[in-house]
Amino acid sequence: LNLERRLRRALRDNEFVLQYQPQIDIATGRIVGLEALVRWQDPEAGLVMPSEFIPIAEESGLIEAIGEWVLREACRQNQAWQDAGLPPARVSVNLSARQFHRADIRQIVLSVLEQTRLAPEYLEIELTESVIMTNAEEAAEMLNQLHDIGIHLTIDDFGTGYSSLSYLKRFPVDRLKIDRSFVSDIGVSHDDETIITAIITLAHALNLQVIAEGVETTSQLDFLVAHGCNEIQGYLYSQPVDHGLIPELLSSDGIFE
Ligand code: G
Ligand code: G
Ligand code: NA
Ligand code: MN
Repeated sequence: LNLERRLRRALRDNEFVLQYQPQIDIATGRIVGLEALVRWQDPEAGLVMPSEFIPIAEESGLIEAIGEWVLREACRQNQAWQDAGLPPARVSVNLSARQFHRADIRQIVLSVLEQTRLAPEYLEIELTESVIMTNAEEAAEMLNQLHDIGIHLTIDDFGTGYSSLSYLKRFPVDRLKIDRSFVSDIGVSHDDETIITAIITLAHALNLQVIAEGVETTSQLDFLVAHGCNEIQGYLYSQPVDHGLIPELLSSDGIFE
């Protein structure tokens, strides 16, 4: 069976699962967000990572159905944690180019929030810099539609694309996520350290928050703290974990106090 047909079957048979990776507020040391990361639990091959199936899903258009499942499942799960009395945190969902450019994306998000009863402030959508800058005029319109719902918007993989600063100012986004290629070069490349501090300065000047991804070491953390980064995500705190482990993480005290 080719991959596309197997993916179609996986969707029908409910074989996709979500892992979540915590996002930590540096000021409080507490989990403020959970990034939902999709995996395919293939009965034959085992756990399949998104790099192996997202490109085909994107090409075939199946990403629209898979992405909608991810969005609904992440919102449903987050509301269930809140209903269980756990400290609330945003859930972050990655949106592919194809989903973002659907004419009805606002309606899909609205109906998922309504069905799951999740308050919009607890949903964040991550869009890569290249997706939104490829057609910035259209993106501005889509971002405004999503922002009006009251959800949070983050530009993912920031620094790897070509951001127009004038658009950055106009886009109703809340946060920039510094790409992990820069974070991994802290202590290695002075140029990449300079890019990180420039991104943080730029973001704060535009009233945006900054999250760094791929934080693996305390020296990377120390550098980011010293330069005013707001949130961190990475193996230093936690790998992406199965949903069953999230209640324990949410209810534990912060880590940096
Ligand atoms: O999960 P992993 O840590 O291997 O992520 C690899 C890539 O897959 C990341 O770029 C991530 O943004 C992407 N990815 C993970 N989950 C989703 C998803 O639900 N939708 C989309 N479009 N991309 C995802
Ligand atoms: O930017 P993107 O959405 O692709 O980021 C998610 C990906 O990053 C996932 O594949 C996740 O497993 C991976 N990831 C998360 N934290 C770390 C980390 O600290 N180091 C590395 N190398 N990868 C990480
Ligand atoms: Na992401
Ligand atoms: Mn990223």
